[in-house]
Amino acid sequence: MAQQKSSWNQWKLLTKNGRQVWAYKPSSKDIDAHLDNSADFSEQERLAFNNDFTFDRGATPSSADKVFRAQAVAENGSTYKGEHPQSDDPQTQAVIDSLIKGMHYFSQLQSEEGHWAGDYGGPLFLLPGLLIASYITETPFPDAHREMMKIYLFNHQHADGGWGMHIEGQPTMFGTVMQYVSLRILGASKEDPRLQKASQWIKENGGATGIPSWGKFYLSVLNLYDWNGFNSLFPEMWLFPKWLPVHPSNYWCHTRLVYLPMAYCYAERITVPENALILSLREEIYAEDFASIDWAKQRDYVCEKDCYTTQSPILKWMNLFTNGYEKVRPQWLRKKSTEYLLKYLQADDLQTDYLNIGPVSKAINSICTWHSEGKESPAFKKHVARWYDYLWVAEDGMKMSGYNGSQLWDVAFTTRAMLASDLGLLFPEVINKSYQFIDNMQIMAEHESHAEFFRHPMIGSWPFSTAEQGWPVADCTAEGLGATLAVHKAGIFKTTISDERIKLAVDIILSYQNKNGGWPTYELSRAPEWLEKLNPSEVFADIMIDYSWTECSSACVVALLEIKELYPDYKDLQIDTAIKRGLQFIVKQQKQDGSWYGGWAVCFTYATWFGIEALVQGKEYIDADLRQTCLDKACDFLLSKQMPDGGWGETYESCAKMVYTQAAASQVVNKAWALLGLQAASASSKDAIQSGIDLLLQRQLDNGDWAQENISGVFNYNCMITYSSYRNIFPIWALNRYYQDNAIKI
Ligand code: LAN
Repeated sequence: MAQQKSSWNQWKLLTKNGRQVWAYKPSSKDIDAHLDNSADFSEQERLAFNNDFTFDRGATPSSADKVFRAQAVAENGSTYKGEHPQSDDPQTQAVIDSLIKGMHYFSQLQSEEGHWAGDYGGPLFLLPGLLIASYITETPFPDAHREMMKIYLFNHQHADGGWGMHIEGQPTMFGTVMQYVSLRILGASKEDPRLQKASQWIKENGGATGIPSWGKFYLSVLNLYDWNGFNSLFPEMWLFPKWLPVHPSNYWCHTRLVYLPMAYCYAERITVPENALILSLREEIYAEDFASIDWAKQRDYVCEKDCYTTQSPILKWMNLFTNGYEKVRPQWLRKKSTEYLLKYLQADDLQTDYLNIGPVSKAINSICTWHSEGKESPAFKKHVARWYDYLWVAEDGMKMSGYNGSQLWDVAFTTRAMLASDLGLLFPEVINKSYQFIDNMQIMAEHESHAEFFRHPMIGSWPFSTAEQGWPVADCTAEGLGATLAVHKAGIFKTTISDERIKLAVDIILSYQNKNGGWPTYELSRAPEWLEKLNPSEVFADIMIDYSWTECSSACVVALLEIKELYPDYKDLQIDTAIKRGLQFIVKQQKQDGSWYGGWAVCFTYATWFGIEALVQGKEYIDADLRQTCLDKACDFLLSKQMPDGGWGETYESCAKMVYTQAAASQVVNKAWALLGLQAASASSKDAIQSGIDLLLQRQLDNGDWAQENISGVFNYNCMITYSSYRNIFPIWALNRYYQDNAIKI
């Protein structure tokens, strides 16, 4: 078990109804009292931090969430009563022992309000955004936080001096310049050999002029780049009629809500005044003299190491027009646009209680609010209070999370994993608390400005993180509903989620089905796919509209199938049709080799499990031969990827390259997904399943945990994100399924 180190203990995770905030030496458990906790910080403490948060990214860049886990295990008692079923069959017994150990360990990490907190870091371009917001608004983080951030950033530096866009990625200009500038903002000296190496990396790779557009944006705000070297964000576009596909209301909500505050900053040309740090940085990150740079020529220049998507000819034409327009823009129209942008971003602040839809909007909305309402305004203060919801402490330092957490998602999966056999019932308090959390997280109200700002209906939905964050997700609704139904089906728990609320969730799922039969993430696909040609990000793919995904579609189909079982009369025909169309979509997504590509986790093993699950459970809604062929192909695919040790393992490159990429060693999480798929499909190769299960048992640690291995989550093909609970949830689920199917009970 991870040994707690002395300064780890000074950091405490405070939670309140899913909200998660790390406080340094808190005197109470009251979150609000510790939002800007500037506890005194001595040189001795600084040294202790640097001693205790050493981290070797060479072993694996994914931290194992040791700080949180050691604390939770030490502080949370266990409610497990010690009941331990016996079997005559040694193999079954080994599975029972492992499951009980695994569930017992994991249950100790559950918060009082029922969720599993955890590390949701991974991307390296998020913390810099927040630090830039804190710098420009002159709202520094407390010293203890700053030191921890510095430690994190240095811990993830590569030997060649650079940083990737995410913790596992190879160095890029975006990653390196953003971390470099962040460290300087945090007070690191340019004489520090690690920064000298980084500066050299930047210069040798062409300098910061080659940073991708999101980096160009942040540098412009910092007065380290000229707004003239940034392609226009054409703020007037927001005044277009909504029926035009290019109107931003048709974009994927994350893209919409990142470009919204960016457009405001661009329109206002928000820029920090020159000062000694800025002047010095201009020398540290450019290969040439800052004053001599021809900015207009840099607009489309992106360092080779960063390019993931390329500019389409239409985007080039559009930029030509919008950059030209910038020179003749009528002031009255610009004013009208910025007023609209502000009104919209303020609405998102209110709809999300200042959490915003995600980490990028969080930082940029803070800048806009500071600029428009002032540092002393209540709105800006509310923004600052929410910065802390996005910070996470692990053994590699303090990072910014990719969201305000993955609360609902992890609880829903855990509940389903535990209830996959009746062994989960040995932990009734855990299930009760999870259920209560799920109950609390269902979104039951819409904000007044909901429809005005293009929001999809959400009453009855579940979010990915918390209800107060207020963004419903199609598959999170499906998983929330699935977990609810699993608890109801068990029949022994006190249930509080009414039939009406279940039906509201079903209505939401139905409302999310796209024309192509699949399900998207947050909103329907609102514009044609050609809109992708206008993707200006250079580093992310498929961000312009909300697409249908295999995983989201499978989750929704499976939830609807469960509804058919428990509420056979509810919207009977409509649900039948939805399921059939959903299955057709899933079949179409299957690749020639039998696999499915996963858009939200690594990668083919993940989505192939989802694909199989829908086909298996949707038996009555699809042609039997077709179904069998698809399932056989899927199993063949999985079997063909089994490694000599009996496991499965993919690297993040599967996601970016869209080709199955075998990891050097098999990975527990991939193994679990492959096993879940093979078991669901009742694959004929029992030996393969057996060897996979044996390996899961072997890899379990003495305390019931599994080791953290490669990063498991992804978004937009090219950026990875940590799901620290997956190493527990999915092995438990796969083993539980095995027990359910094979147990030889006494
Ligand atoms: C997430 C996290 C959860 C994820 C699943 C529910 C797993 C998925 O099935 C649907 C998509 C969703 C909701 C998702 C979408 C993209 C998110 C919000 C994230 C990966 C978490 C962070 C990411 C967000 C876009 C990060 C900010 C970066 C930008 C490019 C804006």
